[in-house]
Amino acid sequence: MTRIIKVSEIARDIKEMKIRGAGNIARQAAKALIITAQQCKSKKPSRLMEELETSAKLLLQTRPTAVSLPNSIRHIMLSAKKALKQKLEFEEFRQIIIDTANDFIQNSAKAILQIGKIGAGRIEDGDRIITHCNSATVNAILKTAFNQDKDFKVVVCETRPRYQGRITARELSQVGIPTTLIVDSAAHFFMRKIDKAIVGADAIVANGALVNKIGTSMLALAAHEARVLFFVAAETYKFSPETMLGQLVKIEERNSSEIIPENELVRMPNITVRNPAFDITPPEHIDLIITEKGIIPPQAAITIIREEFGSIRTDDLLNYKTSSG
Ligand code: RUB
Repeated sequence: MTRIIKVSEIARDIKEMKIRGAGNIARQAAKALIITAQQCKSKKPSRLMEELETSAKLLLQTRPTAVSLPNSIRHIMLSAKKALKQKLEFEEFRQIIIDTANDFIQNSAKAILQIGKIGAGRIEDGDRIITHCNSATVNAILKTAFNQDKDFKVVVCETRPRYQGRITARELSQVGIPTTLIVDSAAHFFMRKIDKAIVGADAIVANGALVNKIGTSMLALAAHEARVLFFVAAETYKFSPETMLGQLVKIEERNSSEIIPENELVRMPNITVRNPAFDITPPEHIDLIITEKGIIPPQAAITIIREEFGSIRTDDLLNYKTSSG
């Protein structure tokens, strides 16, 4: 018998990082809204709408930084709101929600494949590439290039404190890509032997800056100094429409125990531990952003935001945004 998954379990898994990576978080949030629609016991569209609002609120409180999360939820909720106004039969209303969420999930998977193809075109024989954290989008580029018989090597930063770099190193080496794992602080040491840096994105803001795993901005700085090309792989649903309104992307700060065990910390009185999970890389340190719609310079981020999100009303933008739970 298949176990019934609850929305609260998905929300908990996102918070605890069992579900992680900006794209995956967005897809799982869409799945949670499908579950809400499927499990609704009432036969009234207005009741289902209330349940969707409750699920959306819960999901938006899980992690604050990945903008793909509010973008996914808002897309589905606005389609539900529009359908509610049409006074449809319950089943028809429910199906619209399920179809919209499934479309989001499928389009997300297609976008990653497309970025894989476009990005692979930028990888050349002999390239030495460095990456940080674990991005399904970056890995799609690297795996596609490898399947095209391109001969390149990858250096992976381990990505303290959660070591997502180990996941990347494992995934790449499993398919046969020559992979070297290094500590984050060795990135500068290796940079003169690197041709390209490629990282993923939790958010791209209106001025073209990148929000990604802590350490990304230091990597970009080292790449800039060494004149190494710095690429970002980002689906368009990672661009932040809220930043057009002057809103800032909230940087998640996680528990100190990820850095130092509590029993050790108590033996070190008067020490403050800070654990921001993401940082901001300025557009001046980014050469290009690879999206499923093509390659853009960071300065063109605003154009993508206008194209993708320009028709959304301000209160809808502000209504569906992340908050710390
Ligand atoms: C993951 C991270 C990834 C982006 C992009 O952080 O910073 O680089 O989310 O990933 P965390 P993807 O592990 O804290 O979620 O390309 O898979 O969406």
